[in-house]
Amino acid sequence: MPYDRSNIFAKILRGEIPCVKIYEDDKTLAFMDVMPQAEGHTLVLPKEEAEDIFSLSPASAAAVIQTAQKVAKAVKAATGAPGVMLVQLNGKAAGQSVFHIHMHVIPRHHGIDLEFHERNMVPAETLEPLAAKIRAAL
Ligand code: DGP
Repeated sequence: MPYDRSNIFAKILRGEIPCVKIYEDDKTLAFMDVMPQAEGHTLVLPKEEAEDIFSLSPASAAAVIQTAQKVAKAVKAATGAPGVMLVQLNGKAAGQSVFHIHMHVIPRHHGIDLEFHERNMVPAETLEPLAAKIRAAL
C-alpha cells in the first residue's frame, strides 16, 4: 500500500496538528499517546514517510530504536515503573490503526494488566505534567 500523507501522525510531523512533544532530532519525533494504555505511554516515530517496518529504511529503523531506548530510560525514570514495554504493530491484522510506523513505549507495573487499544482520549493538559518529567529525565 502506498504511504498515505493524510494519516494523523503525518499531520503531527508536518506541524498541522499539535502533540505533547517529548523529544525530537533530525530523524525522529517522540510524543505522548493521547489514548494511553498506561500513564507515560509515549510514541516514537521516524520522520521518514513509511507505513510499517517493511517499508522503513535501515537508517530510520536504527534511528527509531536509538530514540526509543533514550525515551524508554526517561519514561522509566519519570514514572518509576519497574518495567517498560516496547511494541510496534504492522498491518491491520496486527492491530495497527495509524499507518505511519511508530514504536509504543509503555510503562508496566506488577499486577496491572494492559488493555490493548485504549480509546479514551486524554487532554494535553492532563498529559503535560508527566511529559515535563519525562523530558527532564532525557
Ligand atoms: P497503533 O494501534 O499501533 O497504530 O497505535 C496508534 C496509537 O496512536 C494509539 O495508541 C492511539 C494513538 N493516537 C491516535 N491518534 C492520535 C493523535 O492524534 N495524537 C496522539 N498523540 N496519539 C494518537
